[in-house]
Amino acid sequence: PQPVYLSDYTPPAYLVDEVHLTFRLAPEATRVLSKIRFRPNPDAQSREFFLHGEALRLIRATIDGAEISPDITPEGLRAQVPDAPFTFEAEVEINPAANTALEGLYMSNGMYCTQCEAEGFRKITYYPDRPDVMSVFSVRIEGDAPVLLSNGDAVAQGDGFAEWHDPWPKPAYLFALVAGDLVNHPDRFTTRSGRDVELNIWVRPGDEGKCAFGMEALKKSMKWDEEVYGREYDLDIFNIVAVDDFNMGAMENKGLNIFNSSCVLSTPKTSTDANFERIEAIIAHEYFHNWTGNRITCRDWFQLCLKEGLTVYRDSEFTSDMRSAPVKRISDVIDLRARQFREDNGPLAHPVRPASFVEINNFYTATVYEKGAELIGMLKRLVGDEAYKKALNLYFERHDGQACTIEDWLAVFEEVTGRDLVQFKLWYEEAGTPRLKVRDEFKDGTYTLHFEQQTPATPGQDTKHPRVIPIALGLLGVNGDEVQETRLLEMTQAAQSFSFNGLASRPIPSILRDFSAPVILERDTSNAERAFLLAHDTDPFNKWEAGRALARDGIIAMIREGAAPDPAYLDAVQTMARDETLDPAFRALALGLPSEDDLAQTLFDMGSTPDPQAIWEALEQLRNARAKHIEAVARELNKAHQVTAPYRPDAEQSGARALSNAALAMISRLDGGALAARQFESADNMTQQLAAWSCLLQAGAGETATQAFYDQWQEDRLVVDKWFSLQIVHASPEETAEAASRLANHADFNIRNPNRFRATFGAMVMSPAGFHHASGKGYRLLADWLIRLDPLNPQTTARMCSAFETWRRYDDARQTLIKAELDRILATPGLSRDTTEMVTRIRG
Ligand code: B3K
Ligand code: ZN
Repeated sequence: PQPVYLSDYTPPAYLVDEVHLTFRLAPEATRVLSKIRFRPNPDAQSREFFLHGEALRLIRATIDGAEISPDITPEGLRAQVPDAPFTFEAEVEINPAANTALEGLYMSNGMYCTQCEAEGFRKITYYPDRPDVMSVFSVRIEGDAPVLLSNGDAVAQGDGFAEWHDPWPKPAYLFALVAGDLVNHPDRFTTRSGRDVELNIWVRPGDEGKCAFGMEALKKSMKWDEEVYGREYDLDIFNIVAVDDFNMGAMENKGLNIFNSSCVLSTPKTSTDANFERIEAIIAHEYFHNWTGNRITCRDWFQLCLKEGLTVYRDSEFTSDMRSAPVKRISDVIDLRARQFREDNGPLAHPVRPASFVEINNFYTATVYEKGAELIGMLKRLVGDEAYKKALNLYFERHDGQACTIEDWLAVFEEVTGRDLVQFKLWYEEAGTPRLKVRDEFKDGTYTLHFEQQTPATPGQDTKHPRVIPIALGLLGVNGDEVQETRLLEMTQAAQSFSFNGLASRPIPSILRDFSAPVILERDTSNAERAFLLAHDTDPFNKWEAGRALARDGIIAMIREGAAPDPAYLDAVQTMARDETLDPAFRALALGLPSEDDLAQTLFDMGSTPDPQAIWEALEQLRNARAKHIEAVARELNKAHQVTAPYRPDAEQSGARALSNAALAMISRLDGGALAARQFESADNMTQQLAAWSCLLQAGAGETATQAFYDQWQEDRLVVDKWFSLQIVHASPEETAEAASRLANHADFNIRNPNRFRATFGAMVMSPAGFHHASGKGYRLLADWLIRLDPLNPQTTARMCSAFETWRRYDDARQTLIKAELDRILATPGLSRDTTEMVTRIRG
């Protein structure tokens, strides 16, 4: 397959003024009739008429009413057309029942639904399936399902049909259709200018009781976007549909968002606090796309971060406002490092705006999304809140209804601030995480920080240029007072120094507060200083970071030198944990330890070859030592932070539960799970039940609970996903692959359901010591199942290949084993373009 290049972009030859679609639904033979009004694009460089189309059976096509015999290829259709506006009509047949790829029009539990982003519309009918062709869609659906939905407003409905009209021009990737036996959870929202909007969450009968929280989240999002960004909803109806078989989290189709049921359905009994928070964030994210993505879309798929980075940034601001900003920031950085830094460090590294791709679905990555959001955060820090607001207003005003580029985005900031963003743009164009080295010096009352930045080479990009790095900095005095409040240093050179005068004594620096830039800070510092910052830093992020670094260095010493658990860490963490002035949610996060994957990368960066088993053992040893060391505190915390009020999934209760459950995990290492067993018995919500079961599994006392959990929840598919995952996550490294394999053969396993597939094999790869078992059985099992899944669902297969992306970190024996599996996957006849691209890039 040939790559597509950003530099080859050319404007579309023809534009579309309006589209009329008629769907005659039938599971195996749906007819799609299209009537498309085309006009030559005055800005085009060619007059070639090409429409995308894949796996379509063309029944008939006409131009201005006259039948044509177009030239059909596996990618689409070419025809001779008049040199003036014309109407193209076609009738095609498609087979939704056979569509297991879950892209285009497919069926899930007897319900029809669509997924068109990025290039799925071409599997529905012939069309210029590119985001810079925006048009007004009218849709008629004929079928016997009781509920027939599409984008925009409902204009007519009757027995066996419905008609929808979306007045807002949109690219084809935002088209959606849903038809099935669905019930709704209705509500209303009045926008600030007085538009009365009908809201619905549509679900399978039986799931009505799982919509209330999602609906509240939607209304909060609508209000927040009005208040914070001045963005109002623009149709009379907003529909959300829950679908069980879905490749990702959710999709922002105009006025008809489609959600993976795991990202919208919830009840206290079946969903954890983390599920609730995620649901709230995803509902907000998809809703916010209405402006950042839909009203203003992307010119081409290289600009994906234009909508995704900005929308992730907006949803993180929303969560910070609804919950705790520091807790959200810390969690986001944990996630960024785990997924994006990992990506940047390996063979899949790519710029936030990639310059080429083979399959765009492979670029819905942590780099485009999460690093894309970090770039917006940096931009805002650099220009300030007021200028950010002005720039956003200008962006919405100037580009409404357009398909835009990163250049358009940066231009509004340049105009509003007069700042030159040429150097900032490197963040979009160059891949890799900058390493920021810092040394400090104190002389005659002057404190100086010397910074050096360097970004390692990434695939296809050998040379990197210095970036502009906003470094938020504060200075603390020896007594813990802040002698320099947070201020922003703007680093633009490869090496740069900043001085502070008039200080009585050498300060302790708090660098990169709030994680002001997505870089790796390298600084030789003492454990004493870390413990000091953990105790005194006023910046919650850096306070957490200090504790994290202390823990990490201690574990590294255990692994490399066989050191004992670091007493400095144990004491510091004990003091932190019992500090009642600190938010319980913060303390729960600060009790977390670096992940096995994080430690593997740290060791690799230090020049050691990570041994996944040794990492796992060191972490276990530290957890056991810590449990003993702070047992009394753990018992205190577990008691003191029990929630007695009725369950609410808000920040306060979730924080209390997170802390009491972190304490429970420690206690369970000492009491064999006795306390956890009591919590499992009495739990009246999923957070408490799952936490208890997980402690029991950890203590090796989970058997009864495992059976009880299944008996209780076997009818609830989202809970059964948890049942699959947790057993694998808690299997010992020796048994991880066996656990995954056993569950893949369980009657409830379903290879066609991405949630279940991920619950099984995603859980396996998230257990590094088990996945990287020296025998290679984890690798073999994953490859076997990827080979099986690929012909059914290339997107989910390709995504899961990233489990192998870190392979070059490991020893020769493991590398040989992994390479053999990668080769075996690549040698599979008929391997999809998605998986071929991923495995080829990973192999390097
Ligand atoms: N825009 C969709 C993701 C589409 C993924 C296509 N492979 C969801 C989101 O980012 O909101
Ligand atoms: Zn998005």
